[in-house]
Amino acid sequence: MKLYQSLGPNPMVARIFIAEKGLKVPRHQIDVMQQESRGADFLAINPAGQCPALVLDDGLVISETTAICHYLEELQPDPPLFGRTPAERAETLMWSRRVTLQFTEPLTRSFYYGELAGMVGDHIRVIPEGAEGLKATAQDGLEWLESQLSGDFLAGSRFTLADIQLLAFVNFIPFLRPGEPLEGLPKLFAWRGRVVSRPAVASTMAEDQP
Ligand SMILES: N[C@@H](CCC(=O)N[C@@H](CS)C(=O)NCC(=O)O)C(=O)O
Repeated sequence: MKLYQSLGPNPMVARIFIAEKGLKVPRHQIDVMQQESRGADFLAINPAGQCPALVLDDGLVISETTAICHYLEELQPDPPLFGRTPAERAETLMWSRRVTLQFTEPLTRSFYYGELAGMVGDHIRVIPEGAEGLKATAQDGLEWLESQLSGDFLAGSRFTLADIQLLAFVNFIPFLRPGEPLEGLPKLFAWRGRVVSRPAVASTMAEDQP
């Protein structure tokens, strides 16, 4: 297997997931800011032109972070980061989807339309007037997640893919916008402390760029 990775929160999700599983996967760095991800060589690997992409030994390419993590969970079920039972796995996917729809998608779009406008190529239509509204929508999403957090992690006592996704995107915000992203969100603030104290998370975050 080989993981094509880059700057950004989605590859960070894959790397944390791999570290939590105790897997060792060789990596190849793609420079998205130099638009290497839009070059013919990388488009031949992932026509979506984005990272991460996982190339299996038989040549099959899996992109989309959740699909990569799903594959790795099947390969290495322990520790479970989706879940051990059908109900746990569905609950994890529910939280993952909520994190994506309510927070990471509007946040990412707000960056592409704002701070990153014109910096990653013309494959993403930039709608500058949408940036502020999407930023506010992402903030609304964070506040909703704060209101829903009732255990140590999003899925209660279980640390899951949903926590990894939320952490990777929360941690990426300060690279593009000054300030504490969890200001005024005490439950999420404490949640982040629990997540970053996990050895696999801490070592992955320390090793290179977000
Ligand atoms: N839907 C994809 C999104 C991947 C994505 O947006 N990756 C970013 C890095 S975080 C990227 O490659 N951006 C460069 C570009 O879009 O050109 C996933 O879930 O993996």
